[in-house]
Amino acid sequence: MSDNHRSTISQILDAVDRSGEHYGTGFPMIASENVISPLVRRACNSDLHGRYAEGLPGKRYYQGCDDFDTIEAIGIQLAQKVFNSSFANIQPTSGTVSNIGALKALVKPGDRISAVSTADGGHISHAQMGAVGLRGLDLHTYPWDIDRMEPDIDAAAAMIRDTEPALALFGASVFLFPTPLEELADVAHEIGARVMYDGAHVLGLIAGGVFQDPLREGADVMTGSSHKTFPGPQGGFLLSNNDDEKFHRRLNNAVFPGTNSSYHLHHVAGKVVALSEFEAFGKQYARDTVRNAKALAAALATEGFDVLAEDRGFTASHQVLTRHGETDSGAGRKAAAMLEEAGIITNMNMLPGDTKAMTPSGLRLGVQELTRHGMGTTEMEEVATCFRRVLIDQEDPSTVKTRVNQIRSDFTEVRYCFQE
Ligand code: DSN
Repeated sequence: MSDNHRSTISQILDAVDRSGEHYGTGFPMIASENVISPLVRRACNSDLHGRYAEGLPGKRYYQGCDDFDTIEAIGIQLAQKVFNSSFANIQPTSGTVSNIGALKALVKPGDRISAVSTADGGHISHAQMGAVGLRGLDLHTYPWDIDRMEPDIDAAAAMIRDTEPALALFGASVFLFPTPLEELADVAHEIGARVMYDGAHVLGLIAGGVFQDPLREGADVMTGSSHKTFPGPQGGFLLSNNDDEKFHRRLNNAVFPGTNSSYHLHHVAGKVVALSEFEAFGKQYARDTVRNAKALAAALATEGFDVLAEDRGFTASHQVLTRHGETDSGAGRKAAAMLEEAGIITNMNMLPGDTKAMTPSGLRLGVQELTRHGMGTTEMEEVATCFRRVLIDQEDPSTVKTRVNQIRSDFTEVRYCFQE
C-alpha cells in the first residue's frame, strides 16, 4: 500500500471506529434513529451484503438464493404477524423508498394527493421536493390544528371533499399524537380515494400496540422505516391488510422492478432477526418508550423548558418537542450544538410558526434509543437535569458531559433482544 493510500485508509477507518463513540457514551436522542441488537448486527455483517436476489422467495432472477429465500420467507410471515397485516413486503431499502413504491402502486402522474405539509411536520417524501414531486403529483396539504398538533379534522375533511385527491396520505416526521385517521379515512374512501399512512417514526409503537392501528382505522397501505421506533437495521416495510391478490401483486411489482433492484439482503436478514426479537419483546419496549417520553417531557417542563402540547400531556409517542426562542430565531440550532458539546445528540426542528428549516426555534427529541439501553423514568429526570444545566444554567458543556458519560455508563447494553 502506498503512503497516500495508507493515510486515506487510516483516516477512513479511524473515523469509522470513532463514529459510534458519542452514541455509546452520551445520550443518543435523534427521534429517527435506534440501536441494533447484537444478533441483528451479526445478520447485517454477513456475506449477504454483496448478493442479489431480485424477485420474491422461490421466484428469483438469480441462482444461489436458496438460503436467502428461507430468510425472506420467514421475514414476510413474521412481518404479517408483528404488524397484523395480510400483506408484507420487507424489501424497501428505506422508509422513503417504501413511500416511492407505494406512490407508484397507488397513483399516476398528474393525480391529486393530500398530505401533511413539511412545515407542520410532514416528511420530505410527502412534498414536491421529494417523492410526491418525483411522481408528478398535485399536492394539497391539510389545514393544521397547531394546539392539537394534528390535522384539523373538520377543515381537513372539507378539504378532502373539495379537492377530491386520488390518495390521502397521512403520517409525519414530527409525530406526537395519533392521527385522527378513522374520521379522515372514511371521508377519503367516500370520495373514492385510497388511504396511505406513513408510519415511519411510530412503526414500533404501532406494532407494540401503544399508538394507533392504521390498518384497522382505514389505511389501505402502511409504509414505514425499520430503524426508528422499530428497532432494526436501516430499511423499510410496505404493508397492507387488503386481501385482494391483484393488489398484493401491484404492491410487490411497485417494489421490484418498480423502485428497487438490489434491496440490501444483509439488511433484510437483519430486519428478519429484529422482527423475531420484536415478537418476543416489542410490546414491553413500546410501552416503556412512551412512558419514558411522557416522563422526559414532564421533567423538562418542571426544569423550566417550554415543552409543546402541554394540554394534551405533551406526547403519546417517542417524541418530545421543545421551544428555545422566537420563531425562525435559530434557537433550536444553537441549543442542539450546545447539547452536542455535552454529549447529548439531538436535532433542531421546525415548530409551528417557523418557516426556515435551518434556523428553527425548536428541538425534536426521541427516547426510543435510551429506552433500548434500559433507561427508565428516573433516568429521564436526570436527562432533563442535564438539559437544564447546559441550556438554562449555561454551565460549561464539558462539565455536564462528565455527568452524561457517568449516567450512560450504567446503560451500555442493548435490551429487549435475545442474547447471543
Ligand atoms: N429525516 C428523517 C427524520 O429524522 O425524521 C426521516 O427520514
